[in-house]
Amino acid sequence: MKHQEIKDLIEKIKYQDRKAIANAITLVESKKEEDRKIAELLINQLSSIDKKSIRIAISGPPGAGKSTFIEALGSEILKENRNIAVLAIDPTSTITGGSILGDKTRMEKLSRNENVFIRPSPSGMNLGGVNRSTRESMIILESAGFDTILIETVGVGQAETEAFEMTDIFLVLLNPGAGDELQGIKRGIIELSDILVVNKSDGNLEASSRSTVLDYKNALKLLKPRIKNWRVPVLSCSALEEKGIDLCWETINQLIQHLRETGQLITNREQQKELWLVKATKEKFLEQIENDVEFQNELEIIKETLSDKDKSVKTEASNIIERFLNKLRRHK
Ligand SMILES: Nc1nc2c(ncn2[C@@H]2O[C@H](COP(=O)(O)OP(=O)(O)O)[C@@H](O)[C@H]2O)c(=O)[nH]1
Ligand SMILES: [Mg+2]
Repeated sequence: MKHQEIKDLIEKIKYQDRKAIANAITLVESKKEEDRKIAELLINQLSSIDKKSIRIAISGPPGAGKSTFIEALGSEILKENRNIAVLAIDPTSTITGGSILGDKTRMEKLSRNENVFIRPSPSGMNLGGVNRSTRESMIILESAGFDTILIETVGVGQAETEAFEMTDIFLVLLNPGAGDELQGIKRGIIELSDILVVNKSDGNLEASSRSTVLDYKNALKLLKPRIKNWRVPVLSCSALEEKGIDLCWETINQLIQHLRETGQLITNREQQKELWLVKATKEKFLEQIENDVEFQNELEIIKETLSDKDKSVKTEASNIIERFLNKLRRHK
């Protein structure tokens, strides 16, 4: 791709040309070295564009109703003349297959709206790759004028931290019935939350939902909110019946206002950028190693002779790195 073509692509992105946006996202998701170079040029030029977006993570265990919630919340957000982009980081989707399809059908109304752009995470990508490409996709979408970025992410393992590190607000959606969740794996995700929502507050789950709200309120008393002067609210809603969604959106707005007024929106993003620099540096270094044929050959030889040697793996690793660095110095 030539410089002029990149320029054209950027112009099209700014005019919210959907095909151009999709192409640009495919580019940042690509693992090919040549695509990576173009993607870097593209992102560098887009990053300088002024943005007034908000970034919200919608996290929670599989089946809590995140996609259904985004569909309902989306209708609420669209009343305010906003443009929504939905990105999904779902490591389970690669395992269960059909889940991406499920998400799209659960966001049927949204996916048909011209002010909405939905992008499921690419299957088969490792989490690190998803992290980088999600962040870069976000930059593309914000440059295209999408001012509300929703990131759907499963509250398991690394995915939640990844989403946490690239959003302004971390909303956690949970099922009614807190009991075991409070002790187990869900505890970590509750600690991260800025807004907690108990979903499925409908039908015969309504009573259970009410007591779950109280349980979480109690549990949260012991935790320190990450946002200064903000007490984490616990809300309930029914995404399916679209009940309580307006209050969720109102609460999100209150938090945005709070973040803006106290300057935390900017400081938080600056911290995230610093974190990102560290990650990008590591990733770049790894890329260099992986693309170095000589280095890879050497690694293969060492692998074969490893069992003969009396050395520890760590010593061997240090030696390999040392030789790689020496080679770089020689080439300077
Ligand atoms: N009763 C009830 N079911 C819901 C609600 N929201 C979602 N569900 C159901 O929960 C299941 C999982 O929903 P989904 O949005 O795909 O969850 P996700 O995995 O968190 O994205 C689906 O069968 C939904 O219909 C709700 O508010 N009430
Ligand atoms: Mg989903």
